[in-house]
Amino acid sequence: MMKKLLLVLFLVFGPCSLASAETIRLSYANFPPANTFPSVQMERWKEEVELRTNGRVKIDTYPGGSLLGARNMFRGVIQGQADIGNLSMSYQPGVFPMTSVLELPVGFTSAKAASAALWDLYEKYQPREFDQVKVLTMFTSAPSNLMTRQPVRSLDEFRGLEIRASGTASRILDSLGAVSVSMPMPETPEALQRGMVKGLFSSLEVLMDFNFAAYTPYQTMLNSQVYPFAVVMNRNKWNSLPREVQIVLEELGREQALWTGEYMDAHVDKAIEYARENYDAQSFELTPDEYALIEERVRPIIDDWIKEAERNGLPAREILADLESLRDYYESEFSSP
Ligand code: DTR
Repeated sequence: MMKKLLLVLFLVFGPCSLASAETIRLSYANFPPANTFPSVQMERWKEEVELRTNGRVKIDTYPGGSLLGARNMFRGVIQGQADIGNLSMSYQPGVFPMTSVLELPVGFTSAKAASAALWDLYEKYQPREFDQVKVLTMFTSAPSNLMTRQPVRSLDEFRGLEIRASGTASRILDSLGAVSVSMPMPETPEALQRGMVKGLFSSLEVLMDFNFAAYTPYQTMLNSQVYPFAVVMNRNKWNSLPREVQIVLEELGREQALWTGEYMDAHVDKAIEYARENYDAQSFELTPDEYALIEERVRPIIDDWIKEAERNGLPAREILADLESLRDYYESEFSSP
């Protein structure tokens, strides 16, 4: 009798509990190659998630645009072609009126400080621009500098040069007299090789990760804006996850932002070394007057962001003021002793 009861119980409840403990597989799309920082952070996140859910969640990663590319990442995740995707806000100007504040040249010196500030701002304002997805983490690149085929030792030498960037970074280049050519990072190697552009404006780790040092052995230090990124998940997929799994992913959000920023900053230093050792790379500073002039020239870009954000119903001045105080706070918190 007892045995029969147990059998009935197993048949009724057994399959259910087994089903709920089934492995959950999630696809994670990324646009740049596996060795670049957005994909390195993806692998670290995968490892942590698999570990912290005791293998219950398995992440299948797709770097290098093998599932979704730079231009269709956001749409692809919203539509469910990938469960998770990493996107760069600067590749879709106008789509992210709030978090694009991180693209402004406000003087961050590290990716770790900028990533922490971005995450805090996102949490505070919960902007509508991400309503269609679940945001898992955010981070930024390190500050952008100029990498060129020929030496650029002054703003004069910069005039008329075709330089690759994207989003607000392109506007910064134009305001300084260069000719910006906008395209996502994965399209840049070909543009450089074919001579369509004479250089690029980005964080310097790409000297090593894309071996751009071979084409652009000259760097001009501008320590300008950073590029913000978001890792987003399809809403329905998120809603289908057990609460315990959601908690693990939510707890990783800020930690992953800081991890990525720290990795990025250290990687930039390595890349500068690499470029010097292998390509005799040379870097230049401008004069204090020229740096002051740059600040003056980029000011209208900040004013335009305020206008555009206000048009989108955002408390733009408050967001910018918060960004500046977060910058001051995290820059000193993370500065090396
Ligand atoms: N500078 C931005 C972001 C960026 C920096 N390093 C990488 C590597 C791979 C992809 C994007 C980025 C950009 O130029 O897109």
